[in-house]
Amino acid sequence: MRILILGGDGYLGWPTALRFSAAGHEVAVVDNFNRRRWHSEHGSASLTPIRPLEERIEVWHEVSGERVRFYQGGIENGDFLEEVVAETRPEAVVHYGQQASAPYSMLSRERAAETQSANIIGNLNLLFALRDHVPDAHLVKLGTMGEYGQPNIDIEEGYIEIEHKGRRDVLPYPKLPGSLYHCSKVADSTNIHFACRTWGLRATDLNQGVVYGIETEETNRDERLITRFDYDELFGTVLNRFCLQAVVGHPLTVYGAGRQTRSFLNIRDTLACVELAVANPAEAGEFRVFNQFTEQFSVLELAELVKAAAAHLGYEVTIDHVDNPRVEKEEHYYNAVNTSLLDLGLEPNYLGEELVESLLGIIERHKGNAIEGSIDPRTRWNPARSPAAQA
Ligand code: USQ
Repeated sequence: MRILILGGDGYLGWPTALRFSAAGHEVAVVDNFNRRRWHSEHGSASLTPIRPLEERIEVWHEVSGERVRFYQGGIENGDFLEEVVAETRPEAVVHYGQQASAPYSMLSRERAAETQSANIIGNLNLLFALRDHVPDAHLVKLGTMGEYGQPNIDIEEGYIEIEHKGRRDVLPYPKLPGSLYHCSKVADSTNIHFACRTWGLRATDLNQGVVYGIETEETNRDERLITRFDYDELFGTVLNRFCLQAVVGHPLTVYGAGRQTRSFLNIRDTLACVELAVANPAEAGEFRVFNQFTEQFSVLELAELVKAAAAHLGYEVTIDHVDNPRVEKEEHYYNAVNTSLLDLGLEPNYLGEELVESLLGIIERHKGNAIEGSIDPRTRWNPARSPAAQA
């Protein structure tokens, strides 16, 4: 298939490109290197020494004999994206090309506006490019479990049957996004759903949980193919952060009581899920939603798991309950459905001490690159509220 990957220089976009290329698909990637730029603006960087994209593409060619095409540009530029889509005529588009950090979106008015315009306008440009050039292409959009928030009822996959005053309907599941980044994803879902109903596009929204891990089958083929690994307060996700903290001797930064529960998955399972979605496209006019995660954990459970795994490797780890910089529920019901991808054949890589130990081992090799000053949380969801009042 001809597959276009937006955000092909990213943590997930790069390994995804290699996975499809290794499977013999014709892969093109788009990126504007914003993630690299945001890091240099904030004095942080990937722990793993990622090579420039052009170099990684050359290495991949050396290793596999396959060619990945690269288009440099931002998808907020509708003319640029339209040209890329018209030229590549993708049968599937995997869309990771967004500002994906919740804390970054809460830094300031400017960063919130940047997040929402990059994400919402970029996605809108994509919908028009698909409508006008490849209306039969399958859009696989990386959404987020964070669109749903933490409601006091079970979370369904995208839709819920509601009975109201004696009438019934199946409607989009209610949304309670937890940051202005998550709000942008809700807007994207609404726009994609509209485009499917109105223009007959076909789309799958992969509402993904929090991803952890570094290695994938393809990036392991040469050390120069390694993907980025973020651990800083803005771009690092919680389990990756805890693992890095354990290795560099920083207390694990559990926000608040740590009983907030989220859904999680291994980076290898992200690739498997995207592959499954591409191989089993949505129908024309269908806006399909899959919840993409394999397990649920509270933040404190993760900290305890990392502490135990690290102890086997000789690290002494302490767990800190820092004032929660976010406005979020720390005690709540959480039960989300995730059967669609399992039904399509997903075989999860479950989290356990062994897996954490192997992650700690990879981090150990690169720990000399860690920038300790970028670890502690500084971005508050509501600067006007004192930490005590927030709790
Ligand atoms: N947390 C800590 N300590 C830390 C970092 C985070 O306790 O040092 C807590 C947070 O308060 C939160 C939870 O861990 O309750 C998850 O935080 P996170 O930073 O790992 O993940 P989040 O901000 O939710 O965003 C990440 C990705 C985003 C994706 C989302 C999936 O950055 O792109 O959409 O995970 S989900 O969480 O399901 O919305």
